[in-house]
Amino acid sequence: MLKIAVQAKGRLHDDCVGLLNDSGISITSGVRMLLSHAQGFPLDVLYLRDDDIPMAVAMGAADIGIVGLNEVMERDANVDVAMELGFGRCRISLAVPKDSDYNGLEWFDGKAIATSYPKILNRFLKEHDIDAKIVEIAGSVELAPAIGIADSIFDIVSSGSTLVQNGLVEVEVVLKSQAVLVVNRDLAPEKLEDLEHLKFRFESIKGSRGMKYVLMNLPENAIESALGILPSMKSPTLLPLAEKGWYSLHTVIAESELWDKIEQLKAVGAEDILVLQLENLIR
Ligand code: PRT
Ligand code: ZN
Repeated sequence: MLKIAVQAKGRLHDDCVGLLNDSGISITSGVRMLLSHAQGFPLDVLYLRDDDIPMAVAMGAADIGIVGLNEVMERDANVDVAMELGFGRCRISLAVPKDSDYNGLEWFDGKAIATSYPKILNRFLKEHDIDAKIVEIAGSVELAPAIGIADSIFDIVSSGSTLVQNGLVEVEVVLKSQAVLVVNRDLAPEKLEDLEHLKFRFESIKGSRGMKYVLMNLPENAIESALGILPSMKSPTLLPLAEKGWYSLHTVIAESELWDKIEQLKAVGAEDILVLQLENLIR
């Protein structure tokens, strides 16, 4: 049976459990639990610290895992990244005190950079021929310049508010990260087959995230303009209504452009617009 490692607690935990649940797989998630058996798919779930997931998968303690790409890159683990999962998005960036005379990457020459990601940073500095000192610290990296243990930092940034609060500015994005599905490189054939089924479920959930199912009534003379407004996920469905000259139009619209499209559709004559949650998009 396939064994998946997920973060026991922390930022990725809820989204991992949510992705599994939405894929029809229910798991008992307990903070103190190490291993549980899932319902709805032949799957065991191993709860670990995110730092340990790449290695656990590389060594076969778990067959697959969900972890931030930043951890995979830092651990240099011998695993395949099978799929991006679309949550846990962040970037790892270089940041400097906001009043510094930053003028480009050469600024870091001879400077000390605090980080919890020394390997990724070291690779980046080598690539760019920058000779800086890496100060490895485990947490609260953003405090390092203020307390005088480094000139700058290399850390995870999401909204950017931690940097602002600490008087720092982001000057270089080194890695864009998100949660990824990692896979052991020597999976047995029957496990590979289960993995394909699991990936298929994950893909369909990913495809439906941020999408809405939209239905509306349209007079016949508005059909052409409405079709011009809608995104082209093949053709929208058009069904005649009982009332002559009217149609029901069904389509899928990305949440980001929903209100813009709806206003345009109303302007060309759409009425009774229904917006529904899209659960799965199986292509
Ligand atoms: O206990 P365990 O070791 O499992 O967890 P952890 O404490 O090491 O990691 P956790 O749960 O904090 O993060 C897990 C993963 O979430 C990370 O490896 C990233 O892939 C991803 N992620 C996404 C983030 C963030 N966003 C994030 N904002 N990880 C950390 N942060 C921190 C960052 O370190 C900084 O202190 O949030 C702060 C910056 O956030 P903003 O929004 O102020 O910019
Ligand atoms: Zn961790």
